[in-house]
Amino acid sequence: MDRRTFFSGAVLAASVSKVALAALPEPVIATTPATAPPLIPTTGRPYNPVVTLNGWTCPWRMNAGVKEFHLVAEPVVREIAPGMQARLWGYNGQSPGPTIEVVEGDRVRIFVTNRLPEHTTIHWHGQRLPNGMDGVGGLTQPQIPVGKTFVYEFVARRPGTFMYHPHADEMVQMAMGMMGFWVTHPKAKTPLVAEVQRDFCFLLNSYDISPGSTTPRPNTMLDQNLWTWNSRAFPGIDTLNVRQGDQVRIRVGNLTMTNHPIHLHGHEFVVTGTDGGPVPPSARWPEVTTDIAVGQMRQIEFVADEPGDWALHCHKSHHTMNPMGHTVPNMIGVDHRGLVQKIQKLVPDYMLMGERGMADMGEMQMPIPDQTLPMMSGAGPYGPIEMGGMFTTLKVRKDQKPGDYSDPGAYQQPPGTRAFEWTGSLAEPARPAAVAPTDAVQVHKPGAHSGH
Ligand SMILES: [Cu+2]
Repeated sequence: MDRRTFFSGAVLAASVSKVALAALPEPVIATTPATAPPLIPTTGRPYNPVVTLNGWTCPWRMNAGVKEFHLVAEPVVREIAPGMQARLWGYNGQSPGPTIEVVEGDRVRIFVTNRLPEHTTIHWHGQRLPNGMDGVGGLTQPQIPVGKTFVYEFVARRPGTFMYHPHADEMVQMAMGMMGFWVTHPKAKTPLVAEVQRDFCFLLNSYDISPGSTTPRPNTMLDQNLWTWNSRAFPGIDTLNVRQGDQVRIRVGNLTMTNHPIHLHGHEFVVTGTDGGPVPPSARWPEVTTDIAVGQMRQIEFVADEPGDWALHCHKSHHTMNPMGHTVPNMIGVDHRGLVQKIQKLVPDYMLMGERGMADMGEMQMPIPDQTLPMMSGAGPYGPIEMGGMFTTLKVRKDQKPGDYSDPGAYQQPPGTRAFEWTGSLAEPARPAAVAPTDAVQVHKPGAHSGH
């Protein structure tokens, strides 16, 4: 976290108390996509705050023992990654909206103002609450009309990892980015909830935004072209920076329309909680990939004891890509020799790609239209990272200071610990002559007789 970001966090915290006597707390707006430092509670019961990846925690005010928040549903502009701004809908200037952090047993009052062009509601996913506070438009309450403010009030009855989102014109409003994280911290020490040094959270979301445009298409069901964490795509997702030996918790919720197997390199973790609450210790098992289904939340924990830069990503390889055409013909293994010169007579800029795979795309940085992202991107100390979408890095460092979330830069690997090129002689395997690979690429035309 640089100083500027830190101070913007401090300003956020201060701007609520200023209007403490108003009937309704002034909404706090944030527009930077940077990860805000943890919001240390200065009122209410103490707790160890979370860090929202490329996001922030909503400041509150205490009013006669009640924790009051003000969410404003409104159109926002969100930078998906440098070079691409999207016109989304969200809360308080951002998509996702700010994280709400409370303590088990807190009475919470949330003012929700609707500045969207259509009605909305908020559903508090996973909470125990009175039926009339559940936020299902038409079923448990009338929708919040445009321009109106509704009040939700309930006690945060159990600790855990939750989220919020509209239950009104859901398909459109979630496809447009309306969602936020909710964390209820335990009120006392409990064996069900470990004390950790780093506690991160983010939501899985996805968008279909045609290259050159800015507004998501809500009618796309599965073929979204932007797979994002907190409405950010690699290389726009911040790294998770921790100190070696830290107990780390990562909380993830899925509001896309498909599952995401989230995979961590270099460490095993255990799933310590779901949106149903903490998992009893006897029911936890080690994993390195946990599948998060649609509408689910997972809370994973591990000791970050291996120094390095460790990939953290969705294991669906199409979800670690930025916009790509799914209808382009497959060129792998197709022999283009002689064809390129002929095509270049007609199309001088024609480039041959894809014949040997697509790794060239990571290096080449072809010109792309404004308002989209390269399919694979990111520069590492050893070359192009060739990723996009749901990908970032867990950075474990011996000298990362407690409470310091700043990016320590690339990991310096100790000499002699990196994969290296073998320069000695190669032992050739004995292969049957009939299946020996040939250098020439064979083109088989449909319907043509191969002749053997
Ligand atoms: Cu995925």
